[in-house]
Amino acid sequence: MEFKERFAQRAVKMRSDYQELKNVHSEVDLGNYNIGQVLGGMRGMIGLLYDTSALDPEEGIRFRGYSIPELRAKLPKVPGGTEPMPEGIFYLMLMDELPTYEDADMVTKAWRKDSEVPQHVFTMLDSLPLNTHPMAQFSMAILAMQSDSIFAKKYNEGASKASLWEYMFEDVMILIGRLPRIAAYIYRRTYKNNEHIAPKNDLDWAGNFAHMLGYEQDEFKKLMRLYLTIHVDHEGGNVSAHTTRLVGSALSDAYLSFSAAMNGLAGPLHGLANQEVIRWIFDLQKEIGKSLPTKEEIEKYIRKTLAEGRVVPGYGHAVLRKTDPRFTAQHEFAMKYMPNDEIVQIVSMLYEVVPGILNETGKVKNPWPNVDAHSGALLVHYGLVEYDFYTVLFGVSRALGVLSSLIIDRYLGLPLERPKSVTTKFLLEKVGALQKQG
Ligand code: HAX
Repeated sequence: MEFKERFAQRAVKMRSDYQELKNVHSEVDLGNYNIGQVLGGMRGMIGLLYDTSALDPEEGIRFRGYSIPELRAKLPKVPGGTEPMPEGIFYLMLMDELPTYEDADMVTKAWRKDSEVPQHVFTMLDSLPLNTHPMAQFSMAILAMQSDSIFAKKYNEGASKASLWEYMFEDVMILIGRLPRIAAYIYRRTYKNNEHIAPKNDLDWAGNFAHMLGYEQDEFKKLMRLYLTIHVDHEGGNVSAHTTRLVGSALSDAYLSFSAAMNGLAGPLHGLANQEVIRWIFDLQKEIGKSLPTKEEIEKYIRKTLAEGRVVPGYGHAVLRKTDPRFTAQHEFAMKYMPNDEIVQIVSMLYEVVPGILNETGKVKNPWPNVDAHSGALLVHYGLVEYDFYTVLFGVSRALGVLSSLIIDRYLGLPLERPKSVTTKFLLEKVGALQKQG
């Protein structure tokens, strides 16, 4: 393609300028930050107000001040249950107050109220080829419901800025209530012969989701409650949270904002890493021709992955500098319910081997496992082996974090997001001027 070749020739200079700035001048101060931060994905720049969760590189995640172990102990559980209800963490993020069981149950009922998915969404999904990635189906289904947006309707009718949060609140509750049905529909049309399971209205949100997916074991329902609680969010700068905030700041409604966020979650450096981890482990088993590799075989496989210029999925983080507490929560679940599972054993062996090898590269800032390193092993154990679907589960949970925050954004009337960008020429001139000075 002539045009593409012309671009490739022209772009060589753009890349060499970029690399010079990044490698030689990254420490050049531009005010409160340096060139390295401008070129490096804005790491460490404080630029967002985000109250529902916070991330400390060493200490981990806190939701309104509570760590994950604290939340596992303190959030309400279904009667006789052992894991927190996702309804509870939604309440906490929105209200900045620990809920009682009655509060969580109120959320369950509110989400159930308008949870019937319009028929046109199913018709649209049914028209898609079966090989459409489940995340693409999920994003399209969310967007297809935009016709129901109360926020968009009220805005068109001239609603005041101060009243917009109310319609955002209503849209968010309806959207979250419908997500499990949509996700389960995608799962069953894609992998289970298009045979669907009707919702059960006496179950909690996560329990009903497990039921509609076709997994009735009590343990799987427990797993879903834990899974959908711990994946909700971790501060505002991650791709899916930031996308929701950014798109919403243009006063786009919850459907437009959340669908956009799901397109970001579907990237392999973000949420899609959960499917990549299991695919990578299955490939390892295939390559060595047995289900349980030795540590030496694992080590060789990791080195091969790195030599091929690929990342080790499930390891590393843009902010955290320690083992992800969400990994630890899932590991504790695994040790309680399936300590002898072979994939769980592989995950444990990887935990022993990967960090040392990533440290040897000398460039990976965090060699420890993230949330995605463990989730697939738990799902495979219960028979949910269709790993292309895993990021949809993540997305259903992520809705709770990013959409509770979106309600708050509109309540506060946060402005349109519009960071300043600069050109390479601007940066090179800055460097040149500084060099002249001395
Ligand atoms: N395997 C191999 N190389 C890795 C690595 C890994 N797991 N993690 C980081 N690196 C590399 C980076 O690619 C980068 O290399 P280059 O300089 O050659 O580009 C270098 O180490 C420095 O990266 P970093 O500063 O440590 O990490 P970043 O903030 O740039 O990236 C990522 C963070 C999570 C994207 C990264 O660690 C990664 O790619 N991990 C594997 C994919 C993954 O598990 N993603 C899920 C993250 C959690 C999440 O969002 N879940 O939804």
